[in-house]
Amino acid sequence: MEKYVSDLMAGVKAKNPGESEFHQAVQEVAESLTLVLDREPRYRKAKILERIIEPERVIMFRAAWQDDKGELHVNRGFRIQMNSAIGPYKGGLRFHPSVNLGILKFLAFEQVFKNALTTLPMGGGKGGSDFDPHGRSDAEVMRFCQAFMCELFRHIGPDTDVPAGDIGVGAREIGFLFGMYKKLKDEFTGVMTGKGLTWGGSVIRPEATGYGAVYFADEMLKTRKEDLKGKTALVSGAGNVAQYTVEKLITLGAKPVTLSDSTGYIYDEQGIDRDKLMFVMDLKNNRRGRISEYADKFKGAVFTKVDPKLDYNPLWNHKAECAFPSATQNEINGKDATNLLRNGCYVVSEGANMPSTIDAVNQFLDAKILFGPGKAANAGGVATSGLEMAQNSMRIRWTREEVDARLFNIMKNIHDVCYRTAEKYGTPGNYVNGANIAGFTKVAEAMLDQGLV
Ligand code: NDP
Ligand code: 2IT
Repeated sequence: MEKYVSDLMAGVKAKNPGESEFHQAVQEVAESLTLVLDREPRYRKAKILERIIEPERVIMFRAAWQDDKGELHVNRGFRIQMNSAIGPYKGGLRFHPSVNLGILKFLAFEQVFKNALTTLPMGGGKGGSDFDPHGRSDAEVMRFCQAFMCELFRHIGPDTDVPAGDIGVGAREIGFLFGMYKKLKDEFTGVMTGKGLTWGGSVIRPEATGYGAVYFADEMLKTRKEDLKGKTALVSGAGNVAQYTVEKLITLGAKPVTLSDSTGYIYDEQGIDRDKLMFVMDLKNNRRGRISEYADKFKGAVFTKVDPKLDYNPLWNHKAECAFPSATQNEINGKDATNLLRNGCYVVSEGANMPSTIDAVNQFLDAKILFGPGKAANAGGVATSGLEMAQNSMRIRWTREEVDARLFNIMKNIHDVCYRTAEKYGTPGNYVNGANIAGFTKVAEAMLDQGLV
């Protein structure tokens, strides 16, 4: 590791102890950026990266609520306002028991570069809570969302900070959060994205992250004069991103064969078709059931329980040309990467944020496969959030065709800029360097223009 990176990382670790995911995200970016910092000493002199690493503001608060039995619960709420150089803070909210400061800081840090790549005027932020929505009634989820917003509303606004969904935060939660914000502020504004279609939401926003990750994979394949038709794909997760990844894969003639949740995964050799996907959507979005039910329902599909003590995930050990990790961070480790490569995988498009460990990423880069890092490949979600903000500001609604065309163009543009940037810095085909450098440069120029603030 270059001395600049090792010194920087020593400082980051000392100042942010125990935040391993944040350290990991910073290290990956810093390693790419040595290429640009060597060519552009003014960035190093102005300590741009050192400033980006320090959140502009971190808000931590109590969210106390009562369950249906009358029992009281105390959760912790967060909003990380990471960087506002190119626009209001923008990024999702995650509700999951694993949520802590380090995880949200890694997500907010990644979001800064991702949002810059979309070409839309959005800064980076992320928030959430260690609240676990699993097994909670709609009324309990509503009470929690209201408690959470009773503090968060002070810190957000359509020109300040615009939250959206992430793990555990979908249409239902966005509705409850928006309702409380509107009541407290007595204002109907575009303060959240992912809103319902009858109250300011944009068509295609629910689909956008999954569609975008597939468009990105297809663009990477085009550089080798190939496409997704007839290719087998492993998909993890069974939530928002996974569902619409599967849908777009089917549309483009690929064969998705897996889905997962925190209990295990299903493998369907015949392929997940539209009818089976409808079943999954009802199972996960309405009944909030377990993915194992898929194997009870469809002949030939196999459910495998995943033992968290195993040092690899058998989902990534099937024969397939493509992988779309769409569940959570670090779900592909070094062993999984070795298994994927051995089984002939040569396209990885990250729907999730940082789903591959540093070891896994290095194996993909060394093998020179088509590897689309999350901050590029999953940017379609936040890009379409940006389109929702634009429609809200203009008080108009675009059609499905219009939004989908814009999403497609944004993904193609992100692909091309990452590809060209990687080439320009002497690492052709390395989309990690391309994404990190292109995202950083845009934010860095804005920070230089705006002085030391
Ligand atoms: P959802 O809550 O809709 O779905 C998450 C899925 O991943 C569920 O199947 C869940 O299983 C599984 N999962 C979550 N955490 C874990 C875990 N620790 N171990 C095993 N499985 C887990 O979330 P999304 O689909 O919205 O998000 C998925 C990923 O995509 C995240 O990394 C998110 O940051 C990223 N992303 C999301 C965007 C969006 O627009 N929604 C945009 C860009 C990135 P279970 O239900 O059993 O917990
Ligand atoms: O990680 C992400 O980009 C998201 N969860 C979406 C953020 C957004 O503001 O739409």
